[in-house]
Amino acid sequence: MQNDFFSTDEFSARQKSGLQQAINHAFNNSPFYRRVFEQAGLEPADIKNPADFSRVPFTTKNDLREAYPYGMAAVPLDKILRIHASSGTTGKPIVAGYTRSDLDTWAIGVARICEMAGVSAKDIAQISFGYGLFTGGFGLHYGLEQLGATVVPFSSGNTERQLTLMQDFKTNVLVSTPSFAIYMAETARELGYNPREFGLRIGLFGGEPCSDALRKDIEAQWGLKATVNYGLTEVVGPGISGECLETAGMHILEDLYYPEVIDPDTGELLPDGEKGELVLTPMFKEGFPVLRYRTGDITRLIPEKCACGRTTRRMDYITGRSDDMIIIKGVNIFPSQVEEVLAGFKEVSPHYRLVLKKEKGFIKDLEIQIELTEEGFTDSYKELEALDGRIRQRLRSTLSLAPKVKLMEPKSLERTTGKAKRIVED
Ligand code: DLL
Repeated sequence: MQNDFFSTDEFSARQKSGLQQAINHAFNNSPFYRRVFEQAGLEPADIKNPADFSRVPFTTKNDLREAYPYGMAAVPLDKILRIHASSGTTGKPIVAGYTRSDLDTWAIGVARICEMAGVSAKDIAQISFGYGLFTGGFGLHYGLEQLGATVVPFSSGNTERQLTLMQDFKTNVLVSTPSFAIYMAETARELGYNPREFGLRIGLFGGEPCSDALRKDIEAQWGLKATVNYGLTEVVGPGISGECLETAGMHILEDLYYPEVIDPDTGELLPDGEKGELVLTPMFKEGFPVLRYRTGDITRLIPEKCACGRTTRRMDYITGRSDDMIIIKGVNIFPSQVEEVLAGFKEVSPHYRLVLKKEKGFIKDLEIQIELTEEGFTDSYKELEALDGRIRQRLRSTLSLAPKVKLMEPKSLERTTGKAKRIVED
C-alpha cells in the first residue's frame, strides 16, 4: 500500500506530527503519563521533533502490570470496544483496550502486513491462532477481512479437523505460529497425507521466533512461501512489522509505529544497524496509549533499502530478550509466574527448573522440575500423584499452557552459589 513507499521526507513529516499527537494525547488524557511528564519535568512543548523524543521516559512491562487493569486508559471506558491481554511477569496479565479508531488502525495495519507477504483478496486464509485474549486470532482476522481475503476462523487446537477443513475449503494461506505449522505438517504425514498436496501458497507466521532451519523445514514440508510477522499486545498486537516476499527482515509500519533501538543496560539510543532492545511508540493509539515502550526484544534496524522498493525500514529477526521471558507454542511465560504458583504449595521447596525441550531451534515442550521439601516428600504414590495433579492444574490456569511436571526428591536439584539457573535446555 502507498504508505509503505513514502519518501524519507514524507516519513519525517508524518513521524513529527504523529509523535506530537501521541505526546499531547497521553499528557492530556492519561493520568499515568501526566505523572510521568511531571516527574521528568517535561511538557509536551519541550518535544519539538523526533530528536527531542528521547527525553520522554521509557514505559516498561512493570508500569503496565502496576496499572492493572485499567490504569493505562486515556479515554472513558465506554469508548473501549475491545480488551486483549497477555501474560505479565506475575499472576496479573497486561491489559490493552481499543477504541473504534484503534481497531480500525489495527485492521488496516495488519492488512498491509498481509499484502506485503503476498496475500490478496483472492486468497482463503485459515487462522490457527487462538481467538481470545491473545491478540493473534482477532488481529489477523480483521486485517485479512480488511484486505478482502476469505477468512476461516478456526482458532487453535483440533489439528485433525483443521487439516480436513483445510483440504475441503481449499485454504491456501496458513496463519499460525511457526511451531504449530510444523506440528500440523507432522500430523498430516502421520495421518497419511502429503502436506505438499494441500495447496498452501503462503504462510503468515508470528507470535514467536522462527529460526532459519524451522522456516526451511516448514517450506519444504508444505511447499509454501513462509513469511514472518511481528507484534506485541502492549503496542497493538500483530501488525507492527512483517516480511515482504524478499524475506530479508520485517518492514515496520513506520507511519504508525515509531521504532527506536537502545542499549538495554544504559538506555542509550543506538544508531541503525546496531543491535539492542526495540522500543516502540504507537503514534495514533487512543485507548491505552504507550510512549517509548521497552519491548524486551533484541534486534536491529536494517539501514539498507529493501530490494522490494518499499521505503519503510526493516527490523531484523528477534535474536533474544532483554528479560527472562520464554515463548512456548506462542504463549509467553516468565519464570516468576511459575515461582508464584509454587509458593502456594507448602510441599515444595523454592528450588525448581524450567527444562526447555528444543527441536529445530524452537521450544517444543516445557518440563518443570520441582523439588519437594522433606515434609512434602512421601512414599505414598497416591499422595504424590494428587499433589502433582494440583500443581499442574494451578500452573495450567496461570500460564495458559499445560507444562509437564516432574516432582523431584528433596535436595536433588543442583545448587549454585551465584544466580540460580532456572532455565535449562534439554
Ligand atoms: O504474539 C502478537 C502476535 C500475534 C504477533 C500473532 C504476530 C502474530 P504477545 O502475546 O503480546 O503478542 O507477545 C509478544 O512475542 O514481544 C516477541 O517477544 C514475541 N514475538 C511476536 N512475534 C514474533 C516474531 C503477540 N515474529 C512477544 N519473532 C514479542 C520473534 C516474536 N518473536
